[in-house]
Amino acid sequence: MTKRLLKTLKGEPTEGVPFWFMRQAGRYLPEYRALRKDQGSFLDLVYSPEHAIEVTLQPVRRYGMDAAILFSDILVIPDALGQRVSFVSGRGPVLDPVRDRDALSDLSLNKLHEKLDPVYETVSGLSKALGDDVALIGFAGAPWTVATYMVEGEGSKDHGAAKEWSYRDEEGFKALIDLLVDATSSYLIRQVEAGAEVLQIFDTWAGSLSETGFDKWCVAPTRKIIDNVRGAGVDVPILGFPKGAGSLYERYVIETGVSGVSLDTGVALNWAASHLQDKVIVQGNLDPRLVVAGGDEMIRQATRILKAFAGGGHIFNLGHGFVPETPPENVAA
Ligand code: 1CP
Repeated sequence: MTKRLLKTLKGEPTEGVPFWFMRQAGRYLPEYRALRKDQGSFLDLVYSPEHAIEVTLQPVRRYGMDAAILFSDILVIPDALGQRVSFVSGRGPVLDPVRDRDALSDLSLNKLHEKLDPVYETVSGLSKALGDDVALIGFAGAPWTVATYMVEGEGSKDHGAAKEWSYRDEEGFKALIDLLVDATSSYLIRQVEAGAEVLQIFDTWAGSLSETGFDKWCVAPTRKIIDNVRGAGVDVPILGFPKGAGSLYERYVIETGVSGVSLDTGVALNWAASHLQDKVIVQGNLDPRLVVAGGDEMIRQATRILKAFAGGGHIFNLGHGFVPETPPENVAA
């Protein structure tokens, strides 16, 4: 096997450290903006296998990453469950909010795979298009993070509506999380059947949970998804990204069963090397804003990360995704 990323995830030595970047496809690339301009809505792009394949390959062609990440979005799950989802330019995602237990009756798993079929077609096309060196990463949002958008109806700073529901009617909120666990598990299994070689579960808003909430809404659902995926005989590596988890990163690694963990920019390198990298592969964690600034400081910090994690399994990445104003030449550097 020649794919460095897969070797690292198996604990095998590689020449050089494998790398890819969160949001490596997207608005900082002129070739993405050009293609995006000619398409209809963002979701039309996601559900067009031909264009989603092209957008996935753009950064890999330009920079030669060790992995391609499927071009899609975490909000295809609420869309496929029957919630109305759109992406409004300049504003981000907008959904008809689901605020209580009664509203759950509008959601259903019945058409999940029918709706997501174009995504599986994209994965399968990519799996044929990628060469011998580049691994294919499939992904989904974690239930808590997807639920914050479903309940708020848009991106929010403190995820207040989702939290309030979870405190006011824990059982009702758990029914939403359980539905997301089921949908996400079978979505990830299908991605692997279509050719995904690694999976990543994005829990971007894990950091807004209390310790108790973290156990209930981040760790437990993630562990259930991983159990379901493993139960279906899927043995590909699974990366988890509980962004903002702080000291709870360690509990996440011990209790969820992830094969690797993606570190946000705030995680202390030496702590992660001694408390996380002794258990799983670590991935991260260059500040995406450093790639906007570029220059010597970017190189110094990237070197510091490489040194800190030189003693074990490491995939070089960012602490969160590239922002649209990132100069493509800084990515090349
Ligand atoms: O008009 C456009 O081009 C829309 C911009 C865009 C892009 C390029 C959105 C809207 N999503 C994406 C692609 C995307 N989203 C990928 C593709 C693969 C890659 O990384 O290259 C992935 C993995 C995601 C996942 C995603 N979407 C997350 C989790 C990871 C993260 O970055 O935190 C989240 C939270 C979303 C929600 C989302 N999608 C888009 C927007 C504007 C938002 C809201 C973000 C927010 O609330 O701040």
